[in-house]
Amino acid sequence: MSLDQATRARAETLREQIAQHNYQYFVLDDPRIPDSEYDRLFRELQALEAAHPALVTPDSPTQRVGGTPLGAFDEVVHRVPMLSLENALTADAMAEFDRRVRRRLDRDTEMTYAAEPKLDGLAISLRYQDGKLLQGATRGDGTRGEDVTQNVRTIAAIPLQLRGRGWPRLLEVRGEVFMPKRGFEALNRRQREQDAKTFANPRNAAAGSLRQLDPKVTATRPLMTFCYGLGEVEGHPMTATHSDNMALLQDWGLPISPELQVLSGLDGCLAYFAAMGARRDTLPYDIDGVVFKVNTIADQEALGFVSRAPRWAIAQKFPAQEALTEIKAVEFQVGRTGAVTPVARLKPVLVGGVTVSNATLHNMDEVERKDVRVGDTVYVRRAGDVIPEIVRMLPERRPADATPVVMPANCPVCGSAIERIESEAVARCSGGLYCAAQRKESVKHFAARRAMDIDGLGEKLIDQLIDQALISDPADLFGLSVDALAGLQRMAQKSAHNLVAALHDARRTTLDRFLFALGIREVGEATAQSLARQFGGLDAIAAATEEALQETPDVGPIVARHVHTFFRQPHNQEVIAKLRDAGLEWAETEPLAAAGQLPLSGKTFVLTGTLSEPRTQVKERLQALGAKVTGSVSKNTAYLVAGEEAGSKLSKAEALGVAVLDEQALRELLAAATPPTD
Ligand code: 9MJ
Repeated sequence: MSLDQATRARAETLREQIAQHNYQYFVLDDPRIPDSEYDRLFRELQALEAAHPALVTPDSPTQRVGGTPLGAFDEVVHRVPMLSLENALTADAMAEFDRRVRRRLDRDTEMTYAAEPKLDGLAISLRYQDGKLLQGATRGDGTRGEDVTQNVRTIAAIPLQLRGRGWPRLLEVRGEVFMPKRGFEALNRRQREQDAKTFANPRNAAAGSLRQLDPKVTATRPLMTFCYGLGEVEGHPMTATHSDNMALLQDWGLPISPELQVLSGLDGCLAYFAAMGARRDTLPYDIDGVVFKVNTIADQEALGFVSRAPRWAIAQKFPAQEALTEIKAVEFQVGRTGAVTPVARLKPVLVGGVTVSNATLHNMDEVERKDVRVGDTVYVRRAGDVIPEIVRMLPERRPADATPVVMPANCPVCGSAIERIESEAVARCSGGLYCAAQRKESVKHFAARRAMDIDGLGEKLIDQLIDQALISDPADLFGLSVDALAGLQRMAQKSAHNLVAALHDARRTTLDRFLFALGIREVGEATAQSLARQFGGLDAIAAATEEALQETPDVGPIVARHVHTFFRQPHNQEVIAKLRDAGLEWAETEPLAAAGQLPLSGKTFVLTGTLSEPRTQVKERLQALGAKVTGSVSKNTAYLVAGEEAGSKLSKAEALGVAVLDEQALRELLAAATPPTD
């Protein structure tokens, strides 16, 4: 074999391997090699093609991003129209669909349906001629769409060349281009960092990305595709059922929904719909319902279609997660740290099956941005467990007497002045623990499961205890008697006993839980653990300067200031003393910081080259173990961590005799230095 033939063969092998790994990854969702290995194959092929341009083929994986930005998209006429789907909003409407199908087919047995989640993206047509991707087009109005071939080619999940054999000479597949949730979040994060426009939802992001005139931009967008149907097919028959056709497409390397199932009758459809609804939030992409299709192609043909929609398919939609309602009033709620939040009281409305009568307006900046007033008609949205929120108002429905939302000058609970720091969006009640709302919230936080975990001390009970002045701070809880508790609403003698016992047991705790329970601003569980580990004891934390606090991993200047300030407030000192008098106790340990005992204390690291994870992440991990991370190599540097393509810092380290770690060596060093978690 001449060198040329060997090179040609190598390029061919690389292309096949890359195509195979793409198939494993995107179609079978079963990657066989790590990304780094895939990148290596890809780079080898790129290098070969760069050295021998004659080796480049149009369907080479290196040729996905090609061409120059377009001025506009060409028009594409769909010879087989791209249909839309009829919607069913209820189980009754589904039953009606099933009845209609069977009546038309004169069938009294159960129908077989193919089901898959309804993706919320953009419909696309992909034309393959002799197995090669020839054209990608948007749906447009169903008859005329836009030629987005250059962009479609950049979507890694879409094969440029079909696998195997036996494909029709002309094969047009239909599918949905969408953006998975994680990719969407990463894209918006990137857009924000670059001060570019963010997208309201994954659907808009997918549409915006596919309709870019410059394919280089599309190539940076995390788009995915599932194929769900056929358009024009010539030269070879497909199979007798939708599900077998989809299996064929998958064999040919086209991605289809991993959720595709064949079901029996209406009951099968309704069960699938319920199961998909329950799994909806855990899927890696947004769906807005389920699509059911009559599975037998001959039946589909017999049913035909009406105007734009097939009679053999239906989309059962999940109930809307957004609904229209009216703002009856806006009230202001005071949180544990005094933050004053505007909350809209709504005319109750069903949102995704749950009655919503309150929604948060977050802060006054949001109120102004959304321009909402009392009396406005607004969209409310509910998602998962989060508090419902107002999405936007409908200006055309604003009544003449709508009243603006005004932040009160004084706390609605304690009357203290409300302050707003210029640089913060949040306004706060200045009453501190004088404010009953703040006291209630701080006791609730103290008693919560992740803090002191006091069984049987619920929110309603805490409200009563504060309102009736039986307690005024968390320490008073430990002085409550069974008699005092038994006098409260919904409190029997037995539960009063149990609560007193639970309070007694809660006195034995750990330093990190106790610190978290104190409710210091910006001190969450992780920070509390860090502080506990760093200082070992409460008195050391209370006495620490802001600088000393900042030595703690995870603690920056803002957190350090909050901690420092907290321990200097006389009423906080009093409450802590009372808690100790009440018998609260925890084990204290040797301070790590004072003894310079963090495993990497006193060691300076420099990071250079390309690492497989973000540099800030590596840096934080090192700092958490006490290391210092600086930007330039000197004789004081303990280690240089060198990723790929490390440059001048590596030469300098070598010249100075500084130890150099590759990523593997760093991983080993980190593993050895990381204290076991308890
Ligand atoms: C979506 N959007 O997921 C169809 N679709 O079938 C699925 N859309 C469809 N099928 C015929 N899975 C017309 C549209």
